[in-house]
Amino acid sequence: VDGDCLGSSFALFLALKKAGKKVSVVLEERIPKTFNFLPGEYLLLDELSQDTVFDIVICIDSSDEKRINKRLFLLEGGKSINIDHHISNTEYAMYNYVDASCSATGEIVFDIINYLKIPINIDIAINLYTAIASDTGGFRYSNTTANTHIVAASLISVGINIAKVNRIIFDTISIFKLKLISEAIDNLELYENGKIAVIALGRDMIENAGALEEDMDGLSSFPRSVEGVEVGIILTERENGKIRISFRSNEYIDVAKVAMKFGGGGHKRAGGCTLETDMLTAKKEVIGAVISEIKGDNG
Ligand SMILES: [Mn+2]
Repeated sequence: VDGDCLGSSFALFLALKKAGKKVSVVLEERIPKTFNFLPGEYLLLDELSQDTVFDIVICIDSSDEKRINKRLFLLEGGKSINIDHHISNTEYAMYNYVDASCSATGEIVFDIINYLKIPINIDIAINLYTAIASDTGGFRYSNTTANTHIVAASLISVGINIAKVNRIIFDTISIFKLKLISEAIDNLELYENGKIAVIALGRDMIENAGALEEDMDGLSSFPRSVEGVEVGIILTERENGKIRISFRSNEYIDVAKVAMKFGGGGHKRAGGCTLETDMLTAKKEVIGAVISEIKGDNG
């Protein structure tokens, strides 16, 4: 769960509730502390009674069925709708609204709420702004378009405190995450004449820092910010023993393509996958894949 999937889900939840619908946001895990400020409510899948049947199930910001994970059975009960902006979306629902030209699913949800003529109040605006600011890295990534700014302007005009929202999303970290960043910097390695930067964080390092799973989000942009680096890779060993890998690129490597080789997905400049192997093997395999992608692109 990230700012876009939560902000977009809560925005649509609040809008549909205003329109008189009975709506629930169903998540599999508690939301990261960072996003506790978002106006909205959710249920955990475990809290939902087994025989719950929804008339309509809307999947937000989920590129494929793996992301919906244990909630997949909910799609069988009624009509299913998939609203997303990932280029790798597999169009798994009955109705699929996928627009990869949008920076965030929040941009699509903004259009839908306007189409439904539901007024955007402060609470909805905070959620949509968070969705878009999160996925664009504060309107800095290449997915940011003129329309992204037009949507943001419209949300700001509702009266949200953008300095506060941005401080919470981008400029507030736990001391445990800061310690993890220090570990990450100590472990940074460069490959291919400095075009690839890799950070591998094993369980021991993560536990030494006292970091939570959620503290690993947002580390991904570190390696690619090193001068001369095209692709940044972070590998983190999760509590379940699986290796989560996130890729970020700067200018020319399509990391969604690389991630898809390992059963993952994403966008051209940000992708990810999960491998069920040990850290060393995972590291070797993903670096190899990125190297061949770099060689392929440069002849
Ligand atoms: Mn997104």
